This record gives sequence, C-alpha cells and structure tokens, in this order.
Amino acid sequence: MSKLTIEETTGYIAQTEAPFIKEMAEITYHMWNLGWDERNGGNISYLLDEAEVAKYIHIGQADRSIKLSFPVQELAGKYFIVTGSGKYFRNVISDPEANLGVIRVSASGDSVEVLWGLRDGAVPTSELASHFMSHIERLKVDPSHRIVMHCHATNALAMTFIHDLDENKLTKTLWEMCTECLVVFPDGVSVIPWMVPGSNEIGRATADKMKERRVVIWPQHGIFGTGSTMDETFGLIETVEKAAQIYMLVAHHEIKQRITDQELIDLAKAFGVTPVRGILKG
Ligand code: 2HA
Ligand code: ZN
Repeated sequence: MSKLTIEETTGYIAQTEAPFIKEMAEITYHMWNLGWDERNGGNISYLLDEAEVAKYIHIGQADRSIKLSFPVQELAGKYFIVTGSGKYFRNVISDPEANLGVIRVSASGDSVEVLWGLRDGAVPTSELASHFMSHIERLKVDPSHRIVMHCHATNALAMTFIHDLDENKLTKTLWEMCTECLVVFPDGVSVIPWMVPGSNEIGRATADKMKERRVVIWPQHGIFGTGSTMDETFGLIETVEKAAQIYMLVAHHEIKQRITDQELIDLAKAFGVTPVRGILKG
C-alpha cells in the first residue's frame, strides 16, 4: 500500500510548505548573509490571513498563551508569524519551528496564543511592542500593510554616528546618494532618539513615527521598515542601506558633483511620486 501524504492523513498540508513560513525562512537567511543580523539581531512580524493560516495550521486550539505588557485591542484576533526572541536569523532556514512562531492576538488584546512553532517554550521577538504598535499605525494609513522588519543594517547604523539626526536632513542626504531613492521612499525616513531596545517606550516612539513614514531609524542600533509584501519591505530597507553605504564611501571625500534639488523634483515628476514636503527647494 502506498504511504498517505500528510495532507491525506490529517487534512493539512505540511506546515513547512506554508508560503509564509518559507518566505520568513528565506528572507532571514538573506538578511543574515548581508551581515545585517548578527547573532540574535533583528526581528520580523508578518500579518497573515486567517484562511491562509488555516490551510496549514490547526487554529482551533492554542498550545499556550503569553501575556503582553502592552494591550493591543486593535489587533484582537489577528494572526502573525514572528521571529522568536533570542533566536538567530542564520538558523531559521534549518529549523523554522524552533525559531519562528505563528501567533494569534487574543480577543481581549492582552495576550497572544501560540499556534505553531516557538518550540521548547520560546517566546516572540523582544521587540514585539514596536512591531505590534507599528502594525496598528501602518494599518490605519495603509490597509494593505502586512510586514514590520527590523535589522542592524551596517551602513544605516554607521551613518547615525556621523550624520545629523534631523530626519529631513537625513532623508535629503539619502535621496541624494542614489537616483532611485526618492522613487522608493518619497515619504522619507524617520529617526527617534537613542532609547533602550525592547521597551514599550521605544515601541510607542517608533509607532508614532510610522504614522507618516515607513522607515524609522534607531540611532546606533538599526532600522525598522514596513510594507505590504516581503519584497517591498526588504527592498525598502535594502535601498536605504545602499544609499547609506554610498554615503559612508563618499563622506570623507571631496564631492565634485551631486544630484540637484531641481533634478530630484524632475525625477519625482517623471515617476509620479510626491516627495515629503519641506525637504526639496524649488
Ligand atoms: O535582539 O535586534 O533590537 C534582537 C534585536 C533587538
Ligand atoms: Zn535590534
């Protein structure tokens, strides 16, 4: 007799076949490979559709529940796949179940239920406050929003030592570094002051900035990016990081020519984007 597939036996497709688990495993590996997520650095959360989750995971009974120190009623009943606290991005691809978790926010919004993964008592990312609070704000301005991604992108982090942290000045410099930047993030980047990571306070400060911009830089720490898809969110961080890399390469050199404000205005017109106000003169 031929062996039954998991799907035939249980009615569920193998969990590791779930596209959202594959996407998380692949992107974390790329991010580690780029040097943006040393050791347990970085975290991702990805808002999922209930029907999509239910294709792969039993959603009826939760294994366990974890109390939140910050209630999130706005997210009640919503499903996320998240990276685990203390987990290494490098290891996700070889053992997704230990390093990732599928969670559902409880009906009261003051805890999360673990539906899959986070094996051996692991818990969601230490930056869950920043993630959840940012999801709430981004969903208000963009119903297609799905992903919050944090990493220690090397040049973006380095730049915070030597560049003015005024967010409009920082945005302008990044736009000037590569022609495509203005097209990719016409809304610019935000910056918060240095704060203790993992706290509800840094979560609130980050989410507050997310009301207007999709990128928030944490000085001497890293970057938060948000978006509707993994490609878009990763591409956003990748583009900021590329611009920061160019800045770090040219900062100590004599600049002989640069993209002018008028050229940036022409670029925005050609690509149909609206640069955030108050940055370009013209
Ligand atoms: O350890 O990146 O900000 C994960 C982090 C904390
Ligand atoms: Zn970090």
